[in-house]
Amino acid sequence: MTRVVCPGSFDPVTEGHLDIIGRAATLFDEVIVGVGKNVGKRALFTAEERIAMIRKVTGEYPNVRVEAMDGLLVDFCVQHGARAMVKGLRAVSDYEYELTMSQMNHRLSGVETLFVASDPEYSYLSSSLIKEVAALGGDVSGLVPDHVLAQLTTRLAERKA
Ligand code: COD
Repeated sequence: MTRVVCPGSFDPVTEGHLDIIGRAATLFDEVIVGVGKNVGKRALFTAEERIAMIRKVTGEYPNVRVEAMDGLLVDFCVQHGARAMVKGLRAVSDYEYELTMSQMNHRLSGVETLFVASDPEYSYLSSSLIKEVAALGGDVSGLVPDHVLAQLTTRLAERKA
């Protein structure tokens, strides 16, 4: 049984994330989506909200489960019996950032990082850009699942009020 972790902050989950999770689900026996905190980013949604959003859209994959992740990502991988994590790569900028993290993670634990090249259709997509465009009234439909778009619209309106 090959089990991998797909980690991220997923604030909120985008079609780019879902493409990577879906592709990992076809390659490995089991995929655990680890929903964590990026200390460099202030989250718009709580961990529980992000987990619920991802569970709703990954229900079609029987081998995908979604779990909260606290502390070090490598500890989460070891605790869940995953010897590797799968991450998406959009551009050289992602590579530079991800390379150092993968080296540190390997040094800490021996857990490997496997990179999947993003679908060109989604390579410009990030949760931060989605939030910025949506907050300024831009149309992000089709870039996040419909129920995520609805929650995003509501949360941004609450923040404005
Ligand atoms: N197409 C393909 N892949 C994508 C796309 C896209 N459009 N958008 C994002 N991705 C990939 C990213 O490259 C990343 O691999 C993954 O999806 C998650 O992205 P985000 O933005 O949701 O998540 P991040 O980068 O904010 O998450 C960072 C973690 C939570 C994984 C990180 O902060 C972490 O490991 N935290 C735990 C603490 C820890 O262990 N720190 C030490 C690290 S060495």
